[in-house]
Amino acid sequence: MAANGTASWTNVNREPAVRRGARAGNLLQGPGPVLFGILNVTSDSFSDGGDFFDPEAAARRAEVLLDEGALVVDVGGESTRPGSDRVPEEEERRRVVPVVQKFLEARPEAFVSVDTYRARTAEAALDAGARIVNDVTALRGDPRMAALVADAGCPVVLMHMLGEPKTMQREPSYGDVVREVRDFLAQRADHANAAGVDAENVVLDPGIGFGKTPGHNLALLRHLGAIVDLGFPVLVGASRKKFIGSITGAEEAKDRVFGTVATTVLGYERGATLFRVHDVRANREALAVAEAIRSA
Ligand code: HH2
Repeated sequence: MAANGTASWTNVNREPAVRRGARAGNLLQGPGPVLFGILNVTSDSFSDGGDFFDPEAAARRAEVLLDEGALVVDVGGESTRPGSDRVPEEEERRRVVPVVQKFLEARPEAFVSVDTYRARTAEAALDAGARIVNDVTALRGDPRMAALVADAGCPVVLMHMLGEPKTMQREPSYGDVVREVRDFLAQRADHANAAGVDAENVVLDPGIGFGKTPGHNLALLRHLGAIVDLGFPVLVGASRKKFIGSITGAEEAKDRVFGTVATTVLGYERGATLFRVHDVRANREALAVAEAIRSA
């Protein structure tokens, strides 16, 4: 049930990080489904860039995501859309930390994940009360990240990406995309484990849109079971992405909600339990119906 967002723990922010992290790990282990509401505190994100750049507006948006049924709010301070430029580390922290603080002051029971590949940003966000690290580089972006998440005892999302955001959409190519992404994720889970991250804190993500053609994205969604079979919770981040527009004709990211819902429902059917989305209510309602059908 997690879809209605009713985490019942109070005063979690006064507990040590390790215990907080372990609880978030239990949450992500399921049964789910769990929605991660997307909050980009950026000027250039492909869908909501500039909308929530002001910390007050961002914290209010986080509350809306929660009220619509997100169990986790995923806060990021750097866009990773194709062609995006990196943001200096200090600027990323300056964007993310006040939003995490403000949001958790208003909603201390909420789960925040921080979308960063930088250990210092992750650490500052964890200190401010975040409980999950979402690393699109799967611990390859910063040599200190693995030790940080191991020490914090917090869940970490390990995502597949071919290349880097600046250039990843320039003719990405695979022999067998499903096998290669699955093998990569298995290897990154092993790496995390060897660095001291508990298996129960590992979440895997095929990285929809990160160095993939529309065909690659569709193959990964269709054969998501190959990744689910690795035995870790799987997160799908297809929300409003371009390949959806390439099918439906929706040029504007905000017009890709219905297509996104299809990825969520079919992803859930194939065993994914975590969904990172902009449009929480639409995805929550679709999942509620999918769950009801499943258990009928
Ligand atoms: N996608 C984006 C960012 N972070 N994290 C995970 N785990 N999985 C994803 O698929 C994923 C992610 C890109 O989407 P968005 O945040 O909406 O845009 P931008 O990177 O332009 O801020």
